[in-house]
Amino acid sequence: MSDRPRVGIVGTGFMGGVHSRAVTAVGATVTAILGSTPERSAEAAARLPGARPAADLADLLDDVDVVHLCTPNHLHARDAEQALAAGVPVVCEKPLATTLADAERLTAAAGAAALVTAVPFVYRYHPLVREARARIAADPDAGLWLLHGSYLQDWLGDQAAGNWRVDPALGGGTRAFGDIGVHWCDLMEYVTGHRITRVLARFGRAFEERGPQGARGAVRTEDGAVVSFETDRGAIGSLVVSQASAGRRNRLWFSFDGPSTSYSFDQEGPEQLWIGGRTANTTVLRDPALPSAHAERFDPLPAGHPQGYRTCFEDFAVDVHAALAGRPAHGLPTFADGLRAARISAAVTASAANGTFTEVPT
Ligand code: SOE
Repeated sequence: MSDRPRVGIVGTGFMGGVHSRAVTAVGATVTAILGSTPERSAEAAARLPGARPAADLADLLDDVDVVHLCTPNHLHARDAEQALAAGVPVVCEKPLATTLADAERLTAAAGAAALVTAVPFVYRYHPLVREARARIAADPDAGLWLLHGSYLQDWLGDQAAGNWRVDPALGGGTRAFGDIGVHWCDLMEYVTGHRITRVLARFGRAFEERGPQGARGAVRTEDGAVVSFETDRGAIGSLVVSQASAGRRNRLWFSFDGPSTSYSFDQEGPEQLWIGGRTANTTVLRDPALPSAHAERFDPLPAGHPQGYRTCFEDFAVDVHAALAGRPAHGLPTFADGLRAARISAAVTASAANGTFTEVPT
């Protein structure tokens, strides 16, 4: 398949726009786009040279090399299944599905069809995340025993704010953890190589009701979560997740600590990696000269020219296109990683309900 695939985009909201921009920036063409109404499909297609509005998913799938699903969570399984059955590789926004059973079925179907799949756990593509991973892998004596951090946002800090994610029928049974806690867990497992084996979780809410004054409804999903966990290498950890923490816009932060070296990264300041030592601390600055920067694969900006979220998506798209062309794509998160996230989400949700440690199948 060419390195300039024909891309179909399903979903015309924020993420549909992010995906369209990323694939276009790295040489692909969005040839078809499907929104929730014909008007939205037409409006989005008009903004994308070479794109046509699709009548439905079958029509979109007819002439694309890969489809990106950027729709509300409850539609992912249905549309991914149809695309796989049509022999079309799938990039599906997280969560892969709103139930573990659907995630398992989709992953099996993708394997049976031998199709390229991906789930945009894009924070893996911050160069200094890769640098942390490379340094930890090169330091077998790192002895990481404490893995902790948080992922805090405040876009749901307004009680009047609504969003389809709040409704479990559309977003799934877990909202804050299922939406962003999974990013943190994916990143921790990707960077450290540890696997979470069991979790103890508590869910919490900033508001018991949401919506405009006089038309509020009961909230049945969590605004935040506190999760303790253990790993297969004997580490312990904690994660705090929130979508109603004032002042935190998209602050994914981790610290992976050993007795002689600790590694800390803040997604809102991705140009530096903090490395703690017993006699001195080091701040590593993003630089294409770093061996972990994969400069030969990606097109990094020089040091001092900050890269960010969009570049992560572009480099993710580079790897999707490499995989479509049959070339290696180290670190590309696939449906198997989406299934991993679904397993962790299911255990966290069960633990939050029953108040006990809950196993996570590795
Ligand atoms: C909303 O919480 C959101 O857009 C998530 O859905 C994304 O996965 C995350 O990267 C940013 O915040």
